[in-house]
Amino acid sequence: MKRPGQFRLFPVGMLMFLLAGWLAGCSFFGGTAAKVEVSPPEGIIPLIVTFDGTASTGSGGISTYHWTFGTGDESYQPKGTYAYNRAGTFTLTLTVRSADGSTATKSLEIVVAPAVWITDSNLSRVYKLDMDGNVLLSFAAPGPQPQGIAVAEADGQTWLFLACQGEGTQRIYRLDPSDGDLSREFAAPAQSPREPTYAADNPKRIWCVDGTSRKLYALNPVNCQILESFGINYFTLFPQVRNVAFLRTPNGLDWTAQANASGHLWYLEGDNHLLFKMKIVPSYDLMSGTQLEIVGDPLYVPVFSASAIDWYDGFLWVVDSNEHEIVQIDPETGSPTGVRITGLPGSNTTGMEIQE
Ligand SMILES: [Ca+2]
Repeated sequence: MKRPGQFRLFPVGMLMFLLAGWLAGCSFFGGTAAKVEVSPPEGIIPLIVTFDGTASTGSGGISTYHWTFGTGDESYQPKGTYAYNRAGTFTLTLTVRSADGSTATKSLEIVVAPAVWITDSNLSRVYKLDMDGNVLLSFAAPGPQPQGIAVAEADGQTWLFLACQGEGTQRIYRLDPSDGDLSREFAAPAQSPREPTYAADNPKRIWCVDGTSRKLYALNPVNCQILESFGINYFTLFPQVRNVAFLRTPNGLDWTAQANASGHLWYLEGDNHLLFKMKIVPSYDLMSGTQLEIVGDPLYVPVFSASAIDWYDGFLWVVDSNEHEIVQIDPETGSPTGVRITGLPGSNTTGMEIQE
């Protein structure tokens, strides 16, 4: 049963409480409040967010807006848009200053998920997927039979580089990742270019492998000219490849960063399913070239119809083209972890890159 006395008392108490809070806020802390509106706060790379701080309040109005995006970038606009071009969790912070000099800060998290790019050589198509395998974007490749894809920086922008061979032409295409529009095209370094991958530290390179010439090529990302090449004879001094197939059936190439060094190339040989790790040793002077050193024993990768690899999140991800899936491999054991991206679109996945 309702008790009217108590019913009436509650709102009065509440009002007093709110009044006290308002007085404390206004009189003693200036009443400045940062209000952040961000849309969307999460999504797939590249995530374009609109940010708006104009609902912020302060005595005499807001005189300064200062945004930091958790990436090193900042803005002094009341509102605008910002593009997150890396996957990860970022703290977006707005600090406002009122005309009376008081400040207030508000932060929130932005979550940018990676994207998976794959190429299909039968349909000559490119697909962008989320990590669950859902198709986000798809477009026709500008040339026949794409054999690999890389996300790379050139001329201050992010591009897709697509290696294509077929109908007597071998090309490398540079595409706009937002719509697949052709930006530039280049002659491929050899007859069967495969598995381009981007080495993002200096000197920046696009590496690719060619099973016909049996060479690894280092290309200039700006014009795809060959800077260096490493043929099968170059590697004969390494015992790891003395008695096994190498640069014969390229089924994967990837690059990983290394602190204070030039990183590593990873090559998956299709004949024996062995993954080789190569240390990149840059030239010390004009007289010497880059060196590649095969380090450690190769890792057996138990994916029978592997057609592309990528390192992401500390794991090796391998396309199993027969099963239309991407398998996560534990690099310590070489075994599948059980995590996989299934139901790949298309009919013959030949290239894969996880954009992060
Ligand atoms: Ca990669």
